[in-house]
Amino acid sequence: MLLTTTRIVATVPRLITRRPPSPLVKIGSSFSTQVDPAKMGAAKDFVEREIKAHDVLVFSKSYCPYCRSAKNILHQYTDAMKVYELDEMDDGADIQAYLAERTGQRTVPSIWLKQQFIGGNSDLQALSAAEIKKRIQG
Ligand SMILES: N[C@@H](CCC(=O)N[C@@H](CS)C(=O)NCC(=O)O)C(=O)O
Repeated sequence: MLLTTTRIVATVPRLITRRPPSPLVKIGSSFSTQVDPAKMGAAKDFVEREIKAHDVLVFSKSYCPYCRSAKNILHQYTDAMKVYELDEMDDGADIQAYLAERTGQRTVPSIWLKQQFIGGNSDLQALSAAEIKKRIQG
């Protein structure tokens, strides 16, 4: 008689070893950015001056469809709109960082009518024509 032996091969689970956290991993936000206080100060001065100087002010990016839409709307109400395309400015990132600190909104467009922060494109879209006129003309 032919005897066959069956081998039972036990699979030994591998020990899962945990790597210690890399010292480079930041605890908290992985998007935290270093802000140069001098650059932030210059951006603040610039933004505050521009807010005072222009009744219709948009911080924009040239390729941004939301910005294009907002600019198109505002063009219907004024010829005196001031636009800064942050992606075309050396200090655009600093300005955007200051705007985020000032308003809590990290995106563009950042729309200002008569020194009042309106918000982004969706906030502008939510306003009626009468409301936009009132906010621009005061
Ligand atoms: N809901 C916002 C959307 C604006 C938005 O997403 N803008 C993009 C550019 S198209 C942005 O600012 N992204 C971050 C960045 O460019 O730093 C609005 O209506 O304004």
